[in-house]
Amino acid sequence: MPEDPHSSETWLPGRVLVQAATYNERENIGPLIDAILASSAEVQLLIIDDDSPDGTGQIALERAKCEPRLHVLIRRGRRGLGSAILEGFLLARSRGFAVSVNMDADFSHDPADIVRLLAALDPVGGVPVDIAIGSRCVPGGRTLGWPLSRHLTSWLVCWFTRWIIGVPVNDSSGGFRAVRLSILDRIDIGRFAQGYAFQEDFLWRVHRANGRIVEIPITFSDRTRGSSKADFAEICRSTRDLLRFARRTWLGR
Ligand SMILES: Nc1nc2c(ncn2[C@@H]2O[C@H](COP(=O)(O)OP(=O)(O)O)[C@@H](O)[C@H]2O)c(=O)[nH]1
Ligand SMILES: [Mg+2]
Repeated sequence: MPEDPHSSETWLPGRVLVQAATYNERENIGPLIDAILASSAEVQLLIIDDDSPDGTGQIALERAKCEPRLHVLIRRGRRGLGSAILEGFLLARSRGFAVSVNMDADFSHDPADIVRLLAALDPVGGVPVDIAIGSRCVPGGRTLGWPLSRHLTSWLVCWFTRWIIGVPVNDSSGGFRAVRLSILDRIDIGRFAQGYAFQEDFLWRVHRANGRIVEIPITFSDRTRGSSKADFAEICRSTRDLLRFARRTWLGR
């Protein structure tokens, strides 16, 4: 099989790799790259694109030619937000990064919050944290611009994850997280949910491994450019995955 298109094999040494999975984010990708790289000189950025028909991956590849802190992988023949995030984690670890920050590519997550999430991983005088979640559901956190239907779906998913699957987190479905990659050595990384339910799946595994998880308030703003990929098919797939996690939690399989 031909290799996936990607940017240069030469990577600068670094500690923090921000990663954003993209699918048809043409209107967002340029400003997103600028904003993330400007958020901190410490971070590098990996764009994992699933061969977007609108050319998002190609735009990012062009930018990477003259930006050494930007890396791009265009995956061919596979799709899914969860599988993209997992591939990003493994790539980050293989390149020697200690921390990955995951975020959406539609500006729902504010790149300016990256430094707050990173600081939360290493609280001064406190115990190091494995995952710092950018949370909409703790005091100070909020969601702007969503219709009632999305508030309700999100509330239901978070309720289910907390009380049926048993993950003690308020915002389990958000995708803005700083993750200490050493946690990957303590969890089973096989057979993850491939789609959006990866977010709950990952927290479930980290919680079971006694990983430390904290929530930091963020403001989530609904996208103003491009469209959501959380379509009916994705909602059905995530619902099926969540029901499987409930079975795994209660029946052990
Ligand atoms: N690589 C990749 N990224 C995806 C896929 N589906 C969604 N995304 C990205 O995941 C992020 C969240 O998706 P979005 O459509 O904003 O979902 P919503 O915020 O729940 O409406 C965005 O950056 C999308 O471009 C996928 O199949 N592959
Ligand atoms: Mg979005």
